[in-house]
Amino acid sequence: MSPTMFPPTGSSHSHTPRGIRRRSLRLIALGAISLLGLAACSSSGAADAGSGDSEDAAGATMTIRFGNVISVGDTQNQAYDFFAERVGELSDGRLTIEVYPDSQLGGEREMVESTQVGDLEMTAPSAGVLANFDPALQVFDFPFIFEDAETAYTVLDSELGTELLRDVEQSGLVALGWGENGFRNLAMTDGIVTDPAEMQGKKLRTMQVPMHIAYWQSIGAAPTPMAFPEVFTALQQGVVEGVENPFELLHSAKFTEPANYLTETRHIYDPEIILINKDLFESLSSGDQEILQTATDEMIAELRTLKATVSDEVRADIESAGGTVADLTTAERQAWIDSAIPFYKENAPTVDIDKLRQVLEAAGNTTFLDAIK
Ligand code: EAX
Repeated sequence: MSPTMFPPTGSSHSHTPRGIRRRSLRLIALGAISLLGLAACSSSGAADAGSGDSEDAAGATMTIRFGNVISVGDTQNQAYDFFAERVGELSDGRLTIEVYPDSQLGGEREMVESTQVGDLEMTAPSAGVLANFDPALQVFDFPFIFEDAETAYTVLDSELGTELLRDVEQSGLVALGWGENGFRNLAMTDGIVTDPAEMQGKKLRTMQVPMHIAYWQSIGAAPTPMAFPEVFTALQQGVVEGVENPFELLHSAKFTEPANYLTETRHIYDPEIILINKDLFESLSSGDQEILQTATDEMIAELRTLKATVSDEVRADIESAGGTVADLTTAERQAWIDSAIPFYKENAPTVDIDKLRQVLEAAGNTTFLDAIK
């Protein structure tokens, strides 16, 4: 059974208007989720596969819905479509991945909860959002850890990164791999910010991520946590004066219309985690588990290739649409890095400080290692 109300990626679903239409879509979507949840169970062979009967030889036939908040056409959704295609090929069409982008099935926290209880099969939140469920992941919520994506990949792909993924299982979810949102940058409505001191009193939308909130507070800003689907309206109505995300998502989500003064701060490298409901995953034959894992690994390689150039391309698009994008000089960026030192000293002891040290060591980040000695 496949849902017809919400066409998956590639549909003509428009990014606007947000507001009322979005809200009613989400309500209907939630209804659809619970109906489909039942349908997925009965058609998935979750029980059959688990009982190890003859169904295993051919494998189960099922539809797996994969919800995310990222805009249609962004690199993540290009990669997730590729994932869907590969799963279809590798399973000879038995396993169907349906990708629901653009917050069609809700905000990130909401979708993590749905995936935990099995009302949704897959999702891919920012690591920070998942850290609310698995606190060890808070180590990635500290700013200015990574200088470049290559360094981040080395750490994520190491034993340390693998261990962090494995530990996600304790929250009723299986983590299939590290996806990527990318380096987060600043976008403001009222003018360019280059110095952290200029954030004083500024209402900045953040994710619902305690360490992000604490950092912005520590430099005197007024962080306002909210779910991604609410952000566009909040910017438009002046509820917040800024937002931070990678250029690609800032642009595709149209945040750069109200917030068109951008700074390439690269303050957080934001991994996303590819999640699947644990009971569902464990109900699959080992062959089918392997298919999902292989397709995820291939998808991540694809995503990293796509990410390599997208930020600069999008930056040019933002500028040609009338946005202003500032770079930080080395000295200006150093002022941002230094601005995080008091935050590290205060907050490192509140998280798994040994893991944080390991991440900083693996990233070669001596500034913050010294700060939290
Ligand atoms: O994971 O909420 C956010 O700002 C995130 O960057 C977004 O949901 C992608």
